[in-house]
Amino acid sequence: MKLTDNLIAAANKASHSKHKSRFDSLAEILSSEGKDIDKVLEKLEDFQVAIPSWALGAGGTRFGRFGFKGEPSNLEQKIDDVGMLHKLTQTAGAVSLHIPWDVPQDYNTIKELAASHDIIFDAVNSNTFQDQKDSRASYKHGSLSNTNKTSRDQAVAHNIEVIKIGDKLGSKSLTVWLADGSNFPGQTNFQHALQHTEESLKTIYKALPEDWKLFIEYKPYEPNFYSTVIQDWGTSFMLANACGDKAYTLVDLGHHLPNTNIEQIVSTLMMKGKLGGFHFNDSKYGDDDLTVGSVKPYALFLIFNALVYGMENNPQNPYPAWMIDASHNIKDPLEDLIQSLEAIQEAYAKALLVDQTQLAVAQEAQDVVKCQEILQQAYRTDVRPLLEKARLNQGGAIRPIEAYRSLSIRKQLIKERGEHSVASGL
Ligand code: AOS
Ligand code: ZN
Ligand code: ZN
Repeated sequence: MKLTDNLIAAANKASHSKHKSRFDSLAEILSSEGKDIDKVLEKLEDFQVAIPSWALGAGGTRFGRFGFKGEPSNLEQKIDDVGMLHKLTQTAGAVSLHIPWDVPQDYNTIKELAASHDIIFDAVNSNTFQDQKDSRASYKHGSLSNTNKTSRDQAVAHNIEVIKIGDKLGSKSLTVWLADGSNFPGQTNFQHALQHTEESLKTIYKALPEDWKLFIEYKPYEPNFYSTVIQDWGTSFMLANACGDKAYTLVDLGHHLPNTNIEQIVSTLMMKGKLGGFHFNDSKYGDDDLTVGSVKPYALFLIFNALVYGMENNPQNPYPAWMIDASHNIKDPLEDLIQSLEAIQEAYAKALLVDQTQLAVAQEAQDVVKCQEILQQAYRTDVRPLLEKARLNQGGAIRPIEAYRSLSIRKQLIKERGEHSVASGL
């Protein structure tokens, strides 16, 4: 199923006049406050988030997985789904492939398909957290950090292979997330594990094409519950520095212990020019992979405030690669992704409305109350009409969830793919 402009226009009909009056009144208020609405709209339109190829089917936990009818069962169908999301939201202009779950069979066909949906290939993701059927060595006791050289070499070779696959598609970055760690005290020598990891990463780094970046993800626990080799941003930052200029830290919102000040981590990394990638999700307890903004929307806004500040004031930091990293156990994955995209844009729009000049004055004057008022003034603004306008300007749906439902997209997908199709992934 491919969404046409006519279908989108039909879906927009019902909400058009409501949108117009809501947008006009917000525009009047924001203009009277001296806000440049066109600039905000332009930034929202430019903001594109990659959809990971593993997020389009139902996710699961180790206790079970409840499949979702009409799931994409091959890479072509996954790209079609991202195309659908992009058409509706105009925010999902990239896909992030997972290797080996989504190795293209025919590169030209896949590239043409993605281009037909206006989608580019963002970071490619390696997988050294599972043993593959034909693998010589096991990752049971780690990959890049393993005490066994054969396992380390295999993991390094896999990452280099992933770079080659990504290169054929036009990707420009590799994301490495390591599950390596230990479950019991005394199980590993921390120093050896870190040394091995650093050496392995340096070897992978050497294989990067000139215009590529390496993103190093960190995570405090899971799947290991006593220690993780790259447990925090400091370790990732240290490894990125050891590799070189093309290596960066990747922040995943779910990879922090409760109450960690993520906005401060973002600020520090951007000041040092080392925030390369960003994974969006939300959580209550740990790496829950919940819909973005569903639990802690104010925290997300504060993080975006730090990101906006960094994007405006830190030319030493490259433009980060954005990706949603969530899995969906009970919702329709496409509806869940639409909700995440909306929450991301909402937090971004609010952060763009923060009066940075006034905030700097209030901070200098040590006026704590004023500082909070400035942030909350932006946060309390209902920016949804701006999001609607940004989508409409680019041919998207005013209200993507409503359009998705009124166009009976899931019903169509079930008709095309059947009730029992299964997507590879988490
Ligand atoms: C795992 O917890 C990480 O968030 C990864 O970024 C990702 O989910 C994994 O690499 C999927 O392949
Ligand atoms: Zn992640
Ligand atoms: Zn994660």
